[in-house]
Amino acid sequence: HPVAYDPALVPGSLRRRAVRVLEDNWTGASTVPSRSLYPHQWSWDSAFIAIGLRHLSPLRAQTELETLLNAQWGDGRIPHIVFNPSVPLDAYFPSPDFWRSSTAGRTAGAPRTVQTSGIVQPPVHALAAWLVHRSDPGLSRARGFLARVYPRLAAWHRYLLHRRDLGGGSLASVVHPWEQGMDNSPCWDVPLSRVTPAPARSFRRADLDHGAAEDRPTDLDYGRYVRLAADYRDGGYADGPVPGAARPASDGGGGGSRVGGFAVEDPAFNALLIASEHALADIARELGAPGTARHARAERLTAALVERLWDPAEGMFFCRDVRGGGLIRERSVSGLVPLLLPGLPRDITGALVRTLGGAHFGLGATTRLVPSYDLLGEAFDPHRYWRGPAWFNTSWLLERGLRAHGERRRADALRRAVLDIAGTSDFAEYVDPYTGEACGATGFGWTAALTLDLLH
Ligand code: 9WN
Repeated sequence: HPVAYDPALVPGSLRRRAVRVLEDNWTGASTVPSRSLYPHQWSWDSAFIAIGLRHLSPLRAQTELETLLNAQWGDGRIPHIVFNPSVPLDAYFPSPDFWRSSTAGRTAGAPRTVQTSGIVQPPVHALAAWLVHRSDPGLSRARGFLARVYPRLAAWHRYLLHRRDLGGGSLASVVHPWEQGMDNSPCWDVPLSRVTPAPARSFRRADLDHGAAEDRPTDLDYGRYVRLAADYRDGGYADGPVPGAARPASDGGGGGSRVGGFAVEDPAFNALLIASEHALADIARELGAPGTARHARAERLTAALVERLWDPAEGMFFCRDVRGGGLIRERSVSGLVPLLLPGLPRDITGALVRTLGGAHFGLGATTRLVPSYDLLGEAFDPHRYWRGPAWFNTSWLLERGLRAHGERRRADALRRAVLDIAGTSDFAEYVDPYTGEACGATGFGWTAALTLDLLH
């Protein structure tokens, strides 16, 4: 038999190439997702990047997370972008002059010395901090790494669990599609349809200087992203309950709300919060405090996730439209990510594994990596960003989930596919889920970092 060239079988060279991407994207204190499209620090990117960096330099991995946490706001939120002041304003939109964090975010406690956005991204950070610690516990203890990050991570979770419980059911809501991280997912089409777009002439899309228009969100999407972010900013980045949603008893159930037009409970965002709450429990224990209360809270949140977002008939989780009141029945990879959680009942993990390999996601049958959206959905497009292409972070999360639940054969196959396609696509931002063809940027930070992680 002729032996096909398989980059995953040549770990040395794939590793070297991944390391090279991380070197090129390192700025001295953190790592950019992409030199061209995303020249600043992004929140969930940095968490995934730290998970890979720990194999290369545990010190750099710690620094990556600490740089991000240094930009934390007084109310506990970790901003989704920390701007690099030496990058020209027009290199990325929306730039610091749009967010105006240090003035508009003053009441919410935005830092004075560093410019950030005012929205958040999925809370992968405590999980990343714990994995980084474990890669070199000696260095971590010597630097007091966990002792320094623990209170900040705890404040971050407090922010999400209290200020962002907009639906009154214990889960965190996102108030902007950029917060969930899958910007133009078809899940947002209905809740976004209620938002009046900002006029296209009122902003300039820097992303189109670097990315193909047909691989990116549309101008109409951007108009709505801009409107939501500007309204949130103009309200001082204050969070409040959603009119008409069930209120926590402590809130008195009435009025006084200051909310924008978008509030969604998302399964991946909340599953990552729960996984990170488990990690925070482990961190507390390492620091000499009992982690039991946090583990118990993570279990309660898992129950809330199942109660509010699980659909047994469809075998997956859905988003909940907090303003519209119901589940959004669009099949997104987000609805499979809870497979990551250790405490899920067996019938649910079994159903998730079947859905992953079934006609809607096709893993191991028609697709090579996990598509971001339903192959059979009306909105499916294999190249348009989060409306079909496969992304490496979600495949990494599902690989972990499969392995955690004893699905070793499926996990091994997904791991091999991630390594193969990361190599052949030159560490693409996202790929066609059928062919593995590269889309978006190449030399993408988390693709290289998660490749390194899977090589170890
Ligand atoms: C907006 C940086 C980020 C990722 C997101 C991805 C994309 C930004 C954009 O890039 O979003 O935050 O400008 O499109 O959707 O998941 O964190 O890599």
